[in-house]
Amino acid sequence: MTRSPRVLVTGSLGQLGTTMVETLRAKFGNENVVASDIKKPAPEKRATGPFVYADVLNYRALEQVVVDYGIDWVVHFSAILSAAGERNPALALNVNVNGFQNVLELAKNHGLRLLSPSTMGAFGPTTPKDATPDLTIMRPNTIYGISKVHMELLGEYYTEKYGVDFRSLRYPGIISADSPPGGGTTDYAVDIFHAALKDNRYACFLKHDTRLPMAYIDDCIVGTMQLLEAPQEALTQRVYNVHACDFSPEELAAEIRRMHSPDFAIEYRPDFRQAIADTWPRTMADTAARNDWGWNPIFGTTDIVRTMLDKLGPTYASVNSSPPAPADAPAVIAQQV
Ligand code: AKB
Repeated sequence: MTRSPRVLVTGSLGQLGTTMVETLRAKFGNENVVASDIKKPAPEKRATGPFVYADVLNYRALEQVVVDYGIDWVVHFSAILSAAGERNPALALNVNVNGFQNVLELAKNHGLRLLSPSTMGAFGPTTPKDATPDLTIMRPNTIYGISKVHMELLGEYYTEKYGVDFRSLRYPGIISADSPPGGGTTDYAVDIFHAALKDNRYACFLKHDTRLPMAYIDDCIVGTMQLLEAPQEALTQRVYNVHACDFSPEELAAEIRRMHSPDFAIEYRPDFRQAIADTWPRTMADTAARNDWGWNPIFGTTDIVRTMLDKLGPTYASVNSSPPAPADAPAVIAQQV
């Protein structure tokens, strides 16, 4: 393609969509990246380029965006994550299965490249937990995992049968200071920083020794861009594991104590999310992603902790030094903690 591709991002106001839209716009130009969601964006998000209302459950509405804007590539972030999915399986099935089928049909009918992320949640209790390979037992027991295995297989089927350029990567937990996660089992690894800076204590919904694969958002976005832009001939498979680092809540808390406050207190109150985390890998093997399109994360656990504290620290320093709010006023960053 001699000109910049025109890219549609679904779920653009979520944790990943927010940063991905900024990155795509910096690379391809603001006007070439159409952000979409079913929520209303803050004025500053609307200011940087086109934003459209697009419900992934409505094929015709999506198609109109593709035609009106001359879309070439779709990055499909709309999904209900693991914990939210267990709370509302019918919604998760609808959004994750029917929403994906709509964008896949769109890709087939309009010759689009489609990147739709998968997750370590596509693995299940019978999957080998350490250095989990790309190809292994996949019998997840969450609705999120089931819908993502369906997505992977359907994407591969459309590639084989119709030549659709479908690409996917299995994300670990993603940690970001810029936009909050929503409804995942790995959300504790973001919440803990807000709680540490605000209250110097945190009640964790996973057990102390629950080791899970994680990545910092910058690595995640760089990797997603690499896969999105990789030449077709470089891809030896359609779905890739990506792993950056792994830690447990007690290891994360120890790093926060070391770098922020020796008094930081954590208590463990496992809830229904523990049963989800217990079925996921501890580490994933990602050699194919490294070899085929250059996956090369640079943030380890210590880098993530340092970066999160540096980025969020100033916000909480000003909140903590403000005069106390009246008892009935909402807390400034209440939704984050
Ligand atoms: C979740 O916890 O549901 C997500 C994921 C690992 O896909 N962060």
